[in-house]
Amino acid sequence: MNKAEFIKKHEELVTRKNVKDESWYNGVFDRYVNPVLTEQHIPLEWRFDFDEERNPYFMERIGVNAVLNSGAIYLNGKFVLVPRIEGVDRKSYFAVCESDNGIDNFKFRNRPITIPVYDEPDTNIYDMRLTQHEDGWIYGLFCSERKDKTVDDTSSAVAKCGIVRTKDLDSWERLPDLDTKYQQRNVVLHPEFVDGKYMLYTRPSDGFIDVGGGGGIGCALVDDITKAVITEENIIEKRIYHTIKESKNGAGATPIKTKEGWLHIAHGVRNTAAGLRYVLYCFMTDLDDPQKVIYTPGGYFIAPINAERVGDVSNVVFCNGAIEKDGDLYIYYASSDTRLHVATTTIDKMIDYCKNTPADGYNTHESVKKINELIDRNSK
Ligand code: M1P
Repeated sequence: MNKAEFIKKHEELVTRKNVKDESWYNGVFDRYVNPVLTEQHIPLEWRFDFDEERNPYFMERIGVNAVLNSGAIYLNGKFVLVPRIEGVDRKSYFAVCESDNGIDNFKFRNRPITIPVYDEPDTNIYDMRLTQHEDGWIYGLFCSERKDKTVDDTSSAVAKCGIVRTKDLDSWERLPDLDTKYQQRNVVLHPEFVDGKYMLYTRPSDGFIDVGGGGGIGCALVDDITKAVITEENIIEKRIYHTIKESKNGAGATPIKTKEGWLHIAHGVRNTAAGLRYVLYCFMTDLDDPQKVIYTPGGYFIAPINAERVGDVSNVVFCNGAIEKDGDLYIYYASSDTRLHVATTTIDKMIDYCKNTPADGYNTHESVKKINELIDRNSK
């Protein structure tokens, strides 16, 4: 392939139409044939030097390894994503891309986002959750990773929650990192005030990978988001033995307000002989008391299938952004820490799914009992 052919191929890729995957059916959500973003979608100007003297071989100068876990909002008539873009140097960064229909033709803005430094420079940043808060700002909460200098180990890290805010997704103001005694990943800002305060979904962890004795999805109220301090966390979604969230779990997309409660799309992790397996699951919380869990459909909602199962971190699906538009729901999930997909459904279907999927009975006898009850109802 020559330069001209490569440029043409890139244009075809980024403008390719996406269609539902007709080989998939479960009545709950639709899958799509193509990922919405891959490392090949990143603009060529970010990767190649187009000057023939400086780059006579038209080599890729700055490679991209993966495009994954994305924040998502609907803004100014566009479906807007802020994915995690991981370079070949293992450093992740964020960029804004927009689409008219939410399923294909995502177009990146001219440059990646420049996140201001707070305190000590972050070694890595990733997994931004976007929240359009009722205070008028758009917030981005993300994981800020720095080396753990308390131990002599090159792979020890400390995860904190970084906070930025913007009005236009072009200029971003960095606020102080979340002040909390635990390591924190998967922190999400609730879109409304609760008792006049900002509410965060948290995941208090003792370690960087292992949540230790902690974990679970917590809720914390914060007086001032410009100096966010957590003094108390209330765990609303615990880890449970022999479930899809036995090893760890974490809040995912910013919760979606529905007429029957707040819809949450979270991730659950179990350990296996082949390593950690990440799946997505749902729960709903009370509209008036968002810390009260009201529906807990059992098992996973989305698990990796087919090609989704393989990638840099295989057997993983992860979601940190979803968009509701006119009753339709667009769920952006990454597979195996490598590429980003969309799944679509409706809010009405999700409410039905959350209310009518049997909750986990926590043992095999309860599972069989529920199957027999279903067969009995179908036999009448
Ligand atoms: O590799 C799977 C995921 O691992 C982390 O999620 P968690 O904090 O729940 O373990 C994150 O690093 C995430 O980016 C990644 O997709």
